Amino acid sequence: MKIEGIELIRVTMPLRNKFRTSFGTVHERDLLLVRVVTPAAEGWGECVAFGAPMYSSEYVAGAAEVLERFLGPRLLERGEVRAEEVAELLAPVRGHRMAKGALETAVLDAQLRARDESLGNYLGATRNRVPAGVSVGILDSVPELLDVVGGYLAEGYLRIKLKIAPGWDVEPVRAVRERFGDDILLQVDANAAYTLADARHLARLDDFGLLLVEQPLQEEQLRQHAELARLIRTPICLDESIVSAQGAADALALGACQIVNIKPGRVGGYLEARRVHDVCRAHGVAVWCGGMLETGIGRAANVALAGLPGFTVPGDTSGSARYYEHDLTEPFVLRDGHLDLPTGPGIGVTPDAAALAARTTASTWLTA
Ligand code: OSB
Ligand code: MG
Repeated sequence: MKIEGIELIRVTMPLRNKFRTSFGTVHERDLLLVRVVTPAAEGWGECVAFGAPMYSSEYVAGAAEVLERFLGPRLLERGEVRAEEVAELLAPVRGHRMAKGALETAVLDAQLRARDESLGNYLGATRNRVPAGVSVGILDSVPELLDVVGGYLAEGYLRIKLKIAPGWDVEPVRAVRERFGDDILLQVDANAAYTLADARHLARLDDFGLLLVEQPLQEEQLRQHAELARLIRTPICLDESIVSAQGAADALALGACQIVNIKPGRVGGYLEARRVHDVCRAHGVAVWCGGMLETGIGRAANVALAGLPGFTVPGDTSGSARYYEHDLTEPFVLRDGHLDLPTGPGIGVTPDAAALAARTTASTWLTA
């Protein structure tokens, strides 16, 4: 495919409710869309980096800069490129997986649209809908938390994830179990807020039958996660630590986790995400699809990925209304606790021009 131009679109999306985690509070989603133009079709990718480098080292202005100065020009200089060649072409630029992933996704979307194939079909999805979970931020009080969780259960969400941090962990989990019973699928996410010295405290979560505890320790602490796994009974799931299929294989070999959250942006795109899925599946390790408060553009592609056979537990793929009053695309709506895989070509959705224009703060056009 000939890449004629690349547009980098900065967008600010107000969140319906602020989202608080152990690393900070997000009030609005500051994000970057990549639009790739080819003679046959155009393609879209959503960069998952946040406005500030708090979840990971990448952040949206940095992603825009590296795309404009290094990644975009490499692709445009090459001229003809297939999506399957993008990662290798960009490999001399170190790191910046979220920026690379958005660009690769836009190229892949254009390529699939040009031949009228859906992303789910291309990736090997074996289902046409996926069960939806929801991630619940840290709130000011337990009664407020119970209201919010009750609301999501009433909407049909099939799994609840509570964000935890020191001072907001055992008590909220206990309260949710007491109110909603032992049958709801419940898990927690620490976003790296603890240390191995907290092992005894984290073991108190073992009483509550949680599906998993996500990323209790820091990103680089694979060995410590393996150590922690010997000290608690709740299965450990890694998020931040898993940045490649090779890294996932290492984590599994070390015993650092028993389950893996796959976020395509974090690992550099959907092709690497599928390789993480394949490595885990070969080891008999379940995976689920994480989220980064995506708009419909990123969500569409995540839902397609979540249709692969190794995604055996509900992910953080929630309906549009969980995040935004007005999404950039047709909203994703829960049906019976599930989201349908898009069936159209490529990622299957495009931004509504008026909605996008209303939320765009800047755009840059790159050509060869
Ligand atoms: O750690 O999974 C995470 C959101 C932003 C950054 C990190 C995380 C999250 C979530 C929400 O938990 C996932 C979503 O609903 O998109
Ligand atoms: Mg997480």
